[in-house]
Amino acid sequence: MPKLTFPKNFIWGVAASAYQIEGAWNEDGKGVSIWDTFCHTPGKIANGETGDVAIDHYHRYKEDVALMAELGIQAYRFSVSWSRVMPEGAGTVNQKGLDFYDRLVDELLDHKIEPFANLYHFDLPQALQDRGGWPERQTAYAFADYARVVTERLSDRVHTIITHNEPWVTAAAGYFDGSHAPGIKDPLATFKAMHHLLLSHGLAAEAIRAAAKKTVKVGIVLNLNPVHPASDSRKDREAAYRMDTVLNRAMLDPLLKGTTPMQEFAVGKMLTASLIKPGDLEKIRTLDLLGVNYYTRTVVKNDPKFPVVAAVQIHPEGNEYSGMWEIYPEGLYELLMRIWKEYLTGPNPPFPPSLEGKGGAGGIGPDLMITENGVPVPDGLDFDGRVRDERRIRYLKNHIAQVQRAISDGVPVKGYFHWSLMDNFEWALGYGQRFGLVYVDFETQKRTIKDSGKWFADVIRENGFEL
Ligand code: IFM
Repeated sequence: MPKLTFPKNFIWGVAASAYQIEGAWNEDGKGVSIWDTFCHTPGKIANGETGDVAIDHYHRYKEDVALMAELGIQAYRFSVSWSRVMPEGAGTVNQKGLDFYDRLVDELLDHKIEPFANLYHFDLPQALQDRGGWPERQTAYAFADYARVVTERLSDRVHTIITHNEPWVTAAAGYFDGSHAPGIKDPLATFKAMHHLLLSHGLAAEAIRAAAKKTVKVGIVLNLNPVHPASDSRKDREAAYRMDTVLNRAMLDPLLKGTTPMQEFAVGKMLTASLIKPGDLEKIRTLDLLGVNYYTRTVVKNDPKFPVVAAVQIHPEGNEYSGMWEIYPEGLYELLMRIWKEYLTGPNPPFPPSLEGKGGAGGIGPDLMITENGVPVPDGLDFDGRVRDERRIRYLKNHIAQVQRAISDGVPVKGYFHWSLMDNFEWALGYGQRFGLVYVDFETQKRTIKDSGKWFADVIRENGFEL
């Protein structure tokens, strides 16, 4: 059997986010976030579930770090809850909230696990939403101040700070289709939120670099999907172009090219003049690490009745699906090749060096990593207490093989983070979708390493696997 191996310093990690695992929603001075409010609103979440307790990571973080160590995990991307650190989003700092992340970082380092701190993963302090949330420019400045506070406390030990996880989802699910907190459905607000999220990345990057005690890499994590037309017709190909512009280029172009494709849409054109202030795009284009979250591709056909993109997603028959998406491993290779060729090399203006004159990948641009990849599987404990999640193992083999293929073809991917370490709260879907390498009994909070966890541990030990 062919063995796939990875470069010597390749990083194998896992990822998680505050609201999905921590619980302790109102402990030790934490303020209310938009997800607390959303989950406490009847009808928003499957089965009325909430992250109030989640998987109680706030109290069990030592056990969870020990599990990571048992698997040989080398890096952990966690998110900081803004409302735990600044209960009102601005102004007063809650030292007890910061103390939690302090303890977590120390515990990780004691187990030789590199902490990657992510500042924002969907959970805006409610007080800031009450003042308009991400559609308001002021929220970007509040975020930069929060970034400063966290950096001052953690940057003596944390060397990578990620500003946002999936800002596209924050804007689209939060303000366009309303499936995420704060549950707003307003295309204008969505465009505004997208720009202010990106601006907040640039402002926070400045604040982080100014406050950092040691050199810190500043990153952002994007959800990206290759977009394919449902047919070869010109209309479907144009629909795919529009969808790709909204899904992928809306984030990639400003961050990596310093341009915006927003004018290609009537609503974006209308807004751009007042929304994007002189200097904004220059501020946004600053990055030491680009994280790619990959789960699926998007197949679309032309359909004028859909707002903004005039395209609708279809689910091709005969392909493999999980409980949430089509399973399409080749899309990961396609995406990595595209990012490398179209954004990180080629005719773009040189990336502004930010790490004391050194860019990331080969001095060309930011480091590139897979910061999330995984699959929901309806796992359960077998009679002998084992979780035989063969499907996840197959999914991981097929996807990690595509990362290796991209590396072999010259894309310097520096790491792979599995989503997620443990089963957890899957937003509007509640606890119904299990993504973990570790099974969690949500009643007793008992953790059990799944077969996929053992398989992943072998991959890390061998720095590769047999296909
Ligand atoms: O659970 C989410 C995570 O919060 C962001 N990326 C996708 C995951 C699976 O849906």
